[in-house]
Amino acid sequence: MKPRDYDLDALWLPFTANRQFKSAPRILVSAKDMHYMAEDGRRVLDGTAGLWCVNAGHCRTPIIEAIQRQAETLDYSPLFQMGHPGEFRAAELVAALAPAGLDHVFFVNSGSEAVDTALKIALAYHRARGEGHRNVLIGRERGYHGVGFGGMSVGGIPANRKAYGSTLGRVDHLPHTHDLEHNAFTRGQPAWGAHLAEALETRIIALHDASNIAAVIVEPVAGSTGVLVPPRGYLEKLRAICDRHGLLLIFDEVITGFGRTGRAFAADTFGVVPDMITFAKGVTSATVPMGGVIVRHEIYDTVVNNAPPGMVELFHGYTYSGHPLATAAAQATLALYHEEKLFDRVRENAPHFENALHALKGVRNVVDIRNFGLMAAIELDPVAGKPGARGFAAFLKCFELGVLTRVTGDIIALSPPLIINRAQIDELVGTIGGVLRGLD
Ligand code: PXG
Repeated sequence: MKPRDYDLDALWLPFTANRQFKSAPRILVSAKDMHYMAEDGRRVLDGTAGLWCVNAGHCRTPIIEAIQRQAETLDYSPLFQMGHPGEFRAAELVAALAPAGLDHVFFVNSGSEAVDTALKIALAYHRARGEGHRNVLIGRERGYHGVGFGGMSVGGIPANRKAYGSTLGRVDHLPHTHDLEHNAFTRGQPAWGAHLAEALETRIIALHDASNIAAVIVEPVAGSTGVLVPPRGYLEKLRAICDRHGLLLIFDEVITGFGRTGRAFAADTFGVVPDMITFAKGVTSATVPMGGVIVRHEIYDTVVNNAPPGMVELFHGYTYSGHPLATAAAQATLALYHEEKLFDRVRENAPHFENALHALKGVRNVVDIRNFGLMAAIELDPVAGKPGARGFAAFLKCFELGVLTRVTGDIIALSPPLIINRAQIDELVGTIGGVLRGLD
């Protein structure tokens, strides 16, 4: 290995144990298709599509070329009161993939911004309808909606909230749906748990009154907290309760969007259409940061048509909303998904992925395996008194053996690029199995 020509000290790494990392850094220097190259020259199979985002695989030529062409043609244009062709084209392509009725797209630069934008649109929508008192936002325990103040507040991860006392006040949370006693080792959607959606009506609406609630936001499949697949009928119940009480339903599809569940959006896969979809990650296969919100036309019309003519209707946006490099990357990425039929490929490979994973049932310390589309989790029994230690040991060992996984506590999460083939699925799962068999 060549000596490093940079120092590790100046950087504060995100969501990382900085001192531990800097004492034994894991550095990736290049990537192609399904693999990373580590600085010591090892090829590493990407079992997580980076951070659930490199859906088309790494360094794909058509995306690279589109970004290069765009950088040479129009590097940046002001995006407020101005436009460039790429942002309209990209919006049209994203809207065409969305469920019918969701047809307007607001661009941002990340999932966190997408979530905060959707929550603000929900508030602006109710205000434009003359119901500005609807300003309570409902999330779910174990939900992850990024790290902005809005997303953190509706999110349900204690560690992400506890240091920041000033989370939004007017929020509440549904119970999560994870239950090993009823649902361990379920393939696909669990049969048990739809009734947990009823808490929206019997507890949350009963407490706050529907007239004060703006919106409910959930991940159709919770990703970050370990692939929590919605019980059969759960999302349908949420939809029905929101309809009965005039609440907007937001699906946070930052992870599930762009093929992860076998269709463009999980809304299609589960047949439940929300009022807004937040997306990021896969829209550009993570080549250029980008996110956005897709909204129903009634929401766009209400906010836009209720403002005085000539006035800005939504006082919101980012310097880089619809950045030319991002919209070029999005167009090329969406074209690649289409040409290579990558969403169909997920449905074709999901049964093989499922069978390979569930063959690990019975391996020591494995207390659950769950999966949907090309997302899966293997939950381990924690070492007594050391939560997360076994999961992290598994992650390190897998990396050493040339397989990248992601751990959250003692849960190993998998979300490979959609281009993965069956031999690579076997290698991914086989390596994890071997590591788990060898771990204390
Ligand atoms: N919503 C959801 C559902 C997400 O998964 C965000 C919002 C925020 O996106 P940004 O682009 O602001 O990070 C996310 C992000 C992990 C992991 O390993 C998950 C995410 C990000 C980093 C790591 O679980 N999800």
